[in-house]
Amino acid sequence: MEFVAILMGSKSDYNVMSECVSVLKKFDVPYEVIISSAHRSPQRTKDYIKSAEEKGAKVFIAAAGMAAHLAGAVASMTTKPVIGVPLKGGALDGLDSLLSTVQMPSGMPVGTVALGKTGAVNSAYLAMQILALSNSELEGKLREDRVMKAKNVELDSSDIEVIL
Ligand code: RP5
Repeated sequence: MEFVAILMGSKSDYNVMSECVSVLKKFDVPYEVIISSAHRSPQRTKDYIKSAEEKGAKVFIAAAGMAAHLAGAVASMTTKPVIGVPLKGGALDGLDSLLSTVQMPSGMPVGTVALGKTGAVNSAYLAMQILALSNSELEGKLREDRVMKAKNVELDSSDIEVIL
């Protein structure tokens, strides 16, 4: 079975990454989620990537804060797409994790999304867009979601808009 594999560096990351899980649930996309750290549990991270690939993981999402090497570590161990979610927190409030996640050396990409909850949500959407390349049912759901988003803009505007 194809699924999205989500890793986060600490339990303290789940408050934000639950937003990613919620989006995948809403679209009925199978996922696994675990806590594993590049620094505190490197062997667990390595073992998980191997087993997830064997079970059918098609895309990895890796979220971490501070010196955020988790997404890069995952990218070093798989050729599947890796989406990195930099998280806020610590003395630099996310600038550290943003740069640690996005500044990968050439040939070893991590597709990095925005900091925090926006990034958590977008990581789920980006993962689904990757899966939808070979899943027309999911592609249809994503198109419908875009239609709803456009309708919501019109509804929001109708509450306040003034056009002469
Ligand atoms: C990172 O350090 C984690 O991803 C987390 O964002 C941050 C702090 O972890 P805790 O000290 O809260 O476990 O590895």
